[in-house]
Amino acid sequence: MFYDEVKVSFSAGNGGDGCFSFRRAKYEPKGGPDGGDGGRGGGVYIVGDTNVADLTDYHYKPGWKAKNGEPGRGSDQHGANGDPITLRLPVGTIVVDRDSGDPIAEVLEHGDKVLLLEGGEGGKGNAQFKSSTNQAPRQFTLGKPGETGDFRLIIKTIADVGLIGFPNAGKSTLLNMLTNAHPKTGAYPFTTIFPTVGVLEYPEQYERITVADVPGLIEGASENRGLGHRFLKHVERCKVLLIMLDMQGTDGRDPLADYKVLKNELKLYMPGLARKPELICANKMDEPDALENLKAFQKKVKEKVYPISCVSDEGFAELKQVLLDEVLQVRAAEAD
Ligand SMILES: Nc1nc2c(ncn2[C@@H]2O[C@H](COP(=O)(O)OP(=O)(O)OP(=O)(O)O)[C@@H](O)[C@H]2O)c(=O)[nH]1
Ligand SMILES: [Mg+2]
Repeated sequence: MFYDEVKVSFSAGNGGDGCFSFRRAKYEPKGGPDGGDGGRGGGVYIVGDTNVADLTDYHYKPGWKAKNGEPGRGSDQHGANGDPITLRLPVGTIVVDRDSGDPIAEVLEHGDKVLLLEGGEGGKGNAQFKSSTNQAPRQFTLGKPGETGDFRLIIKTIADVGLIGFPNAGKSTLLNMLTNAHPKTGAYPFTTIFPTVGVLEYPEQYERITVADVPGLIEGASENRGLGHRFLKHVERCKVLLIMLDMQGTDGRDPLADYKVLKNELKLYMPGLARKPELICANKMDEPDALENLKAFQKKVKEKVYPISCVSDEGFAELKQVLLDEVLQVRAAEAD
C-alpha cells in the first residue's frame, strides 16, 4: 500500500521546571539560593529525504513527541535540554493544519529542514530571582508546555512532466522505455496505483528532466471517482503535462472523447492545472486503426499531436526533445 496522505499528531517537549533550592554547606548555614533553570523541551523538525518513498511509517505510527527538558537542580545545575526529533518525510510533502486546512510547511528538496513545533522554554530556578533586596527568593517558574499540533501530511509529487491519461493508455510503458524508472505495466486498467518518478537523460545536452507517471484518470476523477482526485494532486506541481491518448481506441475507446474528458477533469480539479503547458501524444501508433483515428482527431483538435509507439519507439526522439524544450522554457520563465 502506498500512503500519500496521513493524519498525524506531533508534540514538542515541555520545558523543565525551574528549581527551588538553597545551598546547604557545613559552615554556611544560610547559603544563598542555588535552584537551576529547567532545560528547554525538544523541538519537532521535519526534513525532506529522497530515501523515504511514502508516508507508510506515519500511517502506522501517527503520534510523535520530542523529549521534555529536565527540571533544574540544586547547586545551580541547569536541567538538560530535551532532545529534538527530526522526522524524515518524502520530498514534496506538505504539512497542513488539520483544523483550518491551511498549509504550514513543506519540504521540497532533499535536506530541506523546517522547525515545525518549538519546544517549551525551561522555567527559571530561584537563583535567578536573587537581588540586593531579595537574598532568599522563594520564587521560581514552571517550564512552558511545548507546541503541539494535529496535521495532515500530503505528498505532492514533484516532477517536471506529469503523464496524464486514461488507464491503459501506455503511460507506464513509456516511462519504462524512456527513463530509469520501471513501474509495472499491464493490459488492464489501474495497473499503476501510485505515482512513480523517472529521470529522462539528455547526455548530449547535459540535461535531465523528471517525469511522473500517475494512476490513470477516468471521467469523474475530479469528484473522486476511480483513483482520480487523490492522484491529480500529484500533477499540481509539474511544469508541463503530457496528455497521452490511446490512439488505437482499444476496447472501444474514442481518443477524442478521452481527450475532452481529460481536459475537463483537469479544469474541474483546478483551473490552474488546465492552464499548464501541455503536450498531446498519440500512443499505440503501431496498431491498425491508430492512423485513421489520428487523422479524425486532428480534424477536431488543432494543437500539435506527437504520434508515438512504445512497441517500435516511433516518435520517441521528437517527443523527448519537445519535452525538454518545454520544460526548459518553463524553468527559464520561473527563474525570471
Ligand atoms: N500496441 C501497443 N500497445 C501498447 C503501447 N504502449 C503500451 N501498450 C500496452 O498497453 C497496455 C497498458 O499499458 P500501461 O503502460 O500499463 O498503461 P498505463 O497508462 O500505465 O495504465 P494504468 O497504469 O492502468 O493507468 C499494456 O498491455 C501495454 O503493453 C503501444 O505503443 N502499442
Ligand atoms: Mg500505469
